[in-house]
Amino acid sequence: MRCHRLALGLGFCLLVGTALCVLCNMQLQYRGERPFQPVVRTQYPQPKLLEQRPTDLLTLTPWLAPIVSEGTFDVELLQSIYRPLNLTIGLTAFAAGKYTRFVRRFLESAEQFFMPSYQVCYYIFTDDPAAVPWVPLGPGRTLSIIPIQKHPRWEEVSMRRMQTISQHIAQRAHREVDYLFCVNVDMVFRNHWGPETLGDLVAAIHPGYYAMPRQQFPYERRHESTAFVADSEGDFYYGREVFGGRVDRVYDFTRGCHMAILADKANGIVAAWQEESHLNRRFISHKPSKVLSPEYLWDHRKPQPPNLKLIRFSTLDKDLHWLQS
Ligand code: 5GW
Ligand code: MN
Repeated sequence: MRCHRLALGLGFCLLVGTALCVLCNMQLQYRGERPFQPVVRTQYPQPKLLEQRPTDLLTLTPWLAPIVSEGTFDVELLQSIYRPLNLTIGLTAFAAGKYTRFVRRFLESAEQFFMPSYQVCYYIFTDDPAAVPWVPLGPGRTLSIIPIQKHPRWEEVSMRRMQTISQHIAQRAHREVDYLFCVNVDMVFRNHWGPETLGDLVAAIHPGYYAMPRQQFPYERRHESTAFVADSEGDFYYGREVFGGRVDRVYDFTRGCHMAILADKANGIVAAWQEESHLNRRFISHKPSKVLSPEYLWDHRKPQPPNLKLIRFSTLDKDLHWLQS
């Protein structure tokens, strides 16, 4: 009898346990965060605790976020972990006025290198939808052209980019994508950009300042701005050209930046490097969970330094491009 009751109790516990697990999983799935599935790939080099990693760059921030660069990850292994999750990745870019002429190169290079074999939604914000070219896309990849208001002054549009992205997430993208990257359009993908870049909140180190002391970062230094950063603050100087993460986190991030920009506007102040100043201010108090090395945000005019093994995404020679088109 005692035994029987014990068995019944155990059974009940198991049942409740299973139900809880199922609920947890449902909750995870509901939030867009799919539970990890077993790793299918078993053949890859053993991680060696006692040996230096094959990279010259720092691999971990002081808050334990990985800094992604060539040599820190196994492409095939990550592929086998992330492919079964069936994720959809969004990519936003603004192409207003003359910048529509960058769209073709941008999309063609993304088709070649950006999250190949994943479902990808491109969102191109433009004030001239007719000027956005049709580019053939691979299976599972879609392009949406999202009209924005025409403005004689780009600065007006530019300062609204954070707002535009956050509104787009709230209205639409939150239903369509798991992760979202927001990038500049006058750039091209030149090498693989894969699931190693996925994280809750992702920032990219600016190619112009990665070797500088923080006091020399071009942060907003005036106390009157909400983007103010003291000399003693700051981790890396991040570029506005690339940021991203889980779509709900990108929503919080862009909304936070937009609110700070509005507060400045109400006080008649524009931060030193506009949204970039606000982005950098916010990343100090809301640390990115993953940091991309300058491989993921490079300036083509700079020679490739020996400690960068490859360039994955970099600016286009604008003048050359103007001439050609
Ligand atoms: C940018 C500067 C001066 C005048 C116009 C623009 C502009 C930028 C524009 O007319 N249309 C446009 O779509 N943009 C978007 O803003 C592009 O996505 C571009 O990649 C991004 C940033 O502008 P950039 O590339 O001139 O500035 P950086 O310093 O961020 O590279
Ligand atoms: Mn640019």
